[in-house]
Amino acid sequence: MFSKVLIANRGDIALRILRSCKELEIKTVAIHSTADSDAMHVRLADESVCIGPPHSSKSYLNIPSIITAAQLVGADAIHPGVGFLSENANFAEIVNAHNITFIGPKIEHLKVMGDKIQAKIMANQLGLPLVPGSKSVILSLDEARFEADKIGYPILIKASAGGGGKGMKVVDDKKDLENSFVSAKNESRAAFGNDEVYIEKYLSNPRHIEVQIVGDKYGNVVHLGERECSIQRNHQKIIEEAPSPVLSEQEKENLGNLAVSAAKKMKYENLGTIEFLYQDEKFYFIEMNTRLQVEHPITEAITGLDIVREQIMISSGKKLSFKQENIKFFGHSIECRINAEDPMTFVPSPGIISQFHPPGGLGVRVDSGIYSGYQIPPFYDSLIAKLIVHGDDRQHCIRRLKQALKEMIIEPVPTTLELHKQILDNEDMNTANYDIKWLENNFLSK
Ligand code: MV4
Repeated sequence: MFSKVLIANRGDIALRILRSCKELEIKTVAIHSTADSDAMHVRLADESVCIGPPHSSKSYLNIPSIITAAQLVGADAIHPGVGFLSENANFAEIVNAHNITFIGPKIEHLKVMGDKIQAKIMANQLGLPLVPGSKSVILSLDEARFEADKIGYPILIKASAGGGGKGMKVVDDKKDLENSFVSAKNESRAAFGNDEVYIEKYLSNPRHIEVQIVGDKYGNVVHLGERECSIQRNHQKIIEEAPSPVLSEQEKENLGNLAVSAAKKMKYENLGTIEFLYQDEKFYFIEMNTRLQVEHPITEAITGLDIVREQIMISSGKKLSFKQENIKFFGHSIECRINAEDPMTFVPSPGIISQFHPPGGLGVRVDSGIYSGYQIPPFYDSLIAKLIVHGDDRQHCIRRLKQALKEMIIEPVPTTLELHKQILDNEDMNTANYDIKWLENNFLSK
């Protein structure tokens, strides 16, 4: 087992990783920017290293500084957390080249899944169902016309280097194809330095359902059930729940087995999430995430597993200690992401938190790095707390979550707390009658 892990992240997720390390009696090292000197992850870690000025490019994304910090303190592994460098194959390669373990999947899988066309080609070989679309990159407008006619409008142009929705263009009609093709390429060149695009049939009202998988270095893979993440805005998830409230037991089992089969065939190792769109009772693979995810606590709630602990054990070479038949699912869990943002415009609202009161009680978990007196720096993601509630069933979970939201105080900065209360009081939420467009169509001024 590792003796010292450097946590290359900040905020609630840095704390989350630190906790699992402590339980495994692993020493922890926090890194931080000059804006985060007073952050909770810095206070709670055994050691900390300041790695640069506030801007992420100079601190949490600064590979030379992070490697130097790891060498300085003698860390034998680096956990990248979520976001930042967590899916950066170049970073993982550099970490390994310094004889430090990157806690995450193999480099080849970071690379393949980072390229959405490669990911689709691989998913197809692994037997995952795809959205009908082009088999590879679309090189010319003529080719785009040909493919679009074959697929049938509406179509969606996607950036191969994308994910998270950047560079995507819906095209309803043939006459708009040229403009959209050119602007999709321009946008993705500007955002990613890569203008490769591909085309898919546009699904108009899907749900977003993803499967958590975990695999060790010896070919053992299990799934930990699915998560429903359709309640989102601008590709930012707002609420996630597990299990999916709409799938039958048979559909859940089939989906889990499909994900495990694919992961086994590719000899996937560590944590992964296979994302699907679900529409008209059919699943379509869209992407695979090769990291721990923000919404992992709802999976922990329904399985009773510490998946960060599993991740660390796997990276240190341990075999998975459970088989698929040992995984049991209990009750229902919902996560609310609390962002320091204007609840209607979602414009970030950094500032000083004068009062913070987390809710409590059985089945209530708050993952957060904030405290009364904490100043939210303006440089990073606006996620400041995750409220995760577990109940015997979905209705129980919703009642418990409503009470927890009432108890939670974060003042005076504007947050999404009020939006969560409204969503939980909505009849469509009560009946799980939502898709990926529901929040924008029902709650938000556009
Ligand atoms: C789609 C789609 C509809 N049809 N693909 C958004 C980012 C990337 N993860 C894939 N995305 C989508 N792909 C087809 N063929 C709609 C989306 C999409 C979406 C997907 C999941 C969660 C939220 C979303 C919000 C808007 C669009």
